[in-house]
Amino acid sequence: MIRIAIQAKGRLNEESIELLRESGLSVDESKRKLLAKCGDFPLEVLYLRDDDIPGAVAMGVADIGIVGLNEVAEKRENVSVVHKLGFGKCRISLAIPKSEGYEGPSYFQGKRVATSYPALLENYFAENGVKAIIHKIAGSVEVAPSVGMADAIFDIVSSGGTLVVNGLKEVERVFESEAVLISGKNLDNTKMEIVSQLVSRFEAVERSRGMKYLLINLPENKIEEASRITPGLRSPTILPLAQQGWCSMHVVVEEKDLWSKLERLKNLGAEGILVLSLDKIMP
Ligand code: PRT
Ligand code: ZN
Repeated sequence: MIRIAIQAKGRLNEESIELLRESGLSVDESKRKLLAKCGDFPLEVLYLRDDDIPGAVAMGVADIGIVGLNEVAEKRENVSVVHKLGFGKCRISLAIPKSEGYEGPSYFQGKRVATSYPALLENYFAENGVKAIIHKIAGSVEVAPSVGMADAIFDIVSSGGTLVVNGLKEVERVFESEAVLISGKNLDNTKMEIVSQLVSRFEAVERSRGMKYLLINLPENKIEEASRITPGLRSPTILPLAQQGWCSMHVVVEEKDLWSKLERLKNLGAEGILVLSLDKIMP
């Protein structure tokens, strides 16, 4: 049995649960319970605040955890990043009032900067030879300049909308983050084996994201040309149709190319096109 810590509520909670669910690990208890068991897979889920996840994993209260890379980097706990999960993407940036001119990091010399990520910021200023005053605040960092608490902020940005609303502009992107799977450094072999099974399941889900399963009816003499348009994972599956001279081609395609490929296949004479969703792709 291993224990995974995930965020109890907040931006990473839903996608963490969704990833577990798509990996066949439906959490069978209500979110409000601190600990929940996962179907027939030997996994227990512990719900925590994101700030506490790196520490809980380092201490062995949980064996693994899903948390933002920003929290892992800020907390500097003794944990390993096992796998990047591709959701919760954001960056941690320096932002200043939009009316200010900006020519580089020396702008921050002697300035007061509000943040919830003092360790990351200290590191950045040290690397850039800047001596600034770092104000650690827990929340609503973006309002600090307008109420006179700080000259600038160092905070999470995703769309940038919050900065605009608060009359700020992003001047340095310091740290890129996304949700990651972390693990403690001293897991025994049995637990390591469970973690690697879990990562394989996550990878199968990730591979299927953005992919579609295509079924088309195609004149047999067009198979070669159609295979060049949609080569699939190894090659398309071709099945005969009852009608002579026709076949059914099955193939996996990336969703971003779907429409252009459909047009080209139709021009070749393809018809009866079905586009289906995919759940998992195992290598
Ligand atoms: O209660 P708990 O302590 O667990 O949660 P929390 O309030 O500390 O964190 P939460 O739920 O806000 O965020 C959890 C994690 O989600 C962060 O540590 C990041 O790794 C990730 N993440 C991804 C984000 C964002 N995107 C994001 N946009 N976290 C916060 N934001 C904030 C940002 O600070 C800004 O104020 O959302 C606001 C909107 O951003 P814009 O740029 O889209 O306007
Ligand atoms: Zn938090």
